[in-house]
Amino acid sequence: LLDPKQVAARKAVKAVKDGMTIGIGTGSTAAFAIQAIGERIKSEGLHVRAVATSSRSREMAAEWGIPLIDLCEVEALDLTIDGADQVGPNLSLIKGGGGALLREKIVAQASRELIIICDETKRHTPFGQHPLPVAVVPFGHTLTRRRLERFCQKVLLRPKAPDSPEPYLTDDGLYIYDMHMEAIADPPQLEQRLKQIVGVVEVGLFNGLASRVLFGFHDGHVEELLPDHSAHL
Ligand code: A5P
Repeated sequence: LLDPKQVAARKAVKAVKDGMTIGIGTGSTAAFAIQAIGERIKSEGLHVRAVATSSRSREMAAEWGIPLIDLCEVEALDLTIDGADQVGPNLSLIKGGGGALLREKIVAQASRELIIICDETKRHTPFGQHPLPVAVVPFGHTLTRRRLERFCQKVLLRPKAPDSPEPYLTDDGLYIYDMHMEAIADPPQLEQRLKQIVGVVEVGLFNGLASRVLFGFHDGHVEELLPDHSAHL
């Protein structure tokens, strides 16, 4: 039996072409993509330059011999491969379970193509069942939290570790509030409304950014979803 995350990652990495500048995501599925890119560099002499979406992914990419650049060195990226926490209607995504949503969104927006890789568990309904991560400036964050609570009652400051009294800090020194929405009816509208709150830096809702989503399966097959809902096997 194959790992569905690895199946999706290997399929996505086939889209990486010689000479490309790529973005690499964060999380356990993106880690399989980093490995597969590293293997292609070794076996085929593939030339790529990569921007990482987190310090964790940057370290891992360096270990796999992937040449890294700063995003400021380029105008755009050819392709980004990243995971997601939940996939919804018209390829709206919830991201940030790994805390990297801000850099992931900057990299996604800079990319001509964004391939999302995951297993089937990311497809469950209703959309919004996975807590929605929101990156918040530490200054006055409890007041920002109260504004987030106008959208849902359960808004939890993410701790550094499960029982730690210390808050989790992102690579950019931000806190993360996880919003337990249960369901999100209109993802673009919610993203827009949350971003109007001054202390909110970024929202883990990715609307209109994914070019396609690849779901891997244990038997090795991959199902592809495109933004217009048309699924083909
Ligand atoms: C990281 O901040 C997230 O957006 C990840 O893409 C997400 O958490 C997926 O992680 P897994 O691949 O480990 O499920």
